[in-house]
Amino acid sequence: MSRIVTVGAAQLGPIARAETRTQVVARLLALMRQAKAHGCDLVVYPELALTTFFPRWYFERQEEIDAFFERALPSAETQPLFDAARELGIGFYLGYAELTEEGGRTRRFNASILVDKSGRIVGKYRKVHLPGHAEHEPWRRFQHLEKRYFETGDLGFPVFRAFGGILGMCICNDRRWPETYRVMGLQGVEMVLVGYNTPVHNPPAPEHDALSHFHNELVMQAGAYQNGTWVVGVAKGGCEEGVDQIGNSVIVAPSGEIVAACTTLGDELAVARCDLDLTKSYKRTVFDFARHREPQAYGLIVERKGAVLPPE
Ligand code: ING
Repeated sequence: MSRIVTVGAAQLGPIARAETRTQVVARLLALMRQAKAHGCDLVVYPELALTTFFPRWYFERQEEIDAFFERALPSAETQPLFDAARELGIGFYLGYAELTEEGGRTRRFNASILVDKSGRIVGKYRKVHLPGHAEHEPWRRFQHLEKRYFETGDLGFPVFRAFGGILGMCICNDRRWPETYRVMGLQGVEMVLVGYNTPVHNPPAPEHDALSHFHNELVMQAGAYQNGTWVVGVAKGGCEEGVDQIGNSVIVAPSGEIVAACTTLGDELAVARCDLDLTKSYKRTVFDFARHREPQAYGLIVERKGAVLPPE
């Protein structure tokens, strides 16, 4: 038996700061229609897909920052996306900046939603691993202030029954951490969706720049194989407001093989027919967690912030 989900990795090229949400939604709709024409059940957009990647700048005024956030989804500007999903019968993953009033205070998260073919939101995720720094660091060619503008996600790594299988979400830097995939793997995830904005240059470690594509593929291929899951990684690529970001969107099979990839730095769709039953070949053999994992033997995992670092 096979449970095929045809997936479109809908990579975006740069989004200029001046670009309106309506203009961006038009680009998202074009990719959604293209995905439908290719028989897709699901289209996956990048992280923070409605605006430029604003954590690259240091802002002092909260109202300037909040202009990049969504107070509601759907909103007037994004409603056409939900309407098209319902009309075309296609679901989507969308990364966005969430601003919400919860527990009597304003909360801000780097978030994503999963929307099914009826246009209904069936899942939400809030980014856990926020890279970069919290204070203005003028020495950097550009900032990476996610720790300043967002709270750490408080929803864990949930999985959702949708599209005939078990799907999970994460966002950008999350894909570099094995815990991300394993926490979902332990819940039986069969497809992990992840959008990202990844600059080629990482100011604290320029020696990694030449390996940005290798590391991007490495982490998603490893996560897929070690948890017997599909992984769909989708970039916002190209030179966005002066910062070169990788494209390299890929669809990775549970074997760890890349089965589809974007080859440009612009708006581009890569499509793959993903058989969720391929996950069984790994979940029921080499990564049968019930038979082979030995958590009791892993010793005391001291859950503390940080770890032992090499001497300076
Ligand atoms: N971006 C980057 C990412 O994890 C980064 C941050 C860049 C980490 C380069 C390491 C190297 O892909 C986001 N938004 O998390």
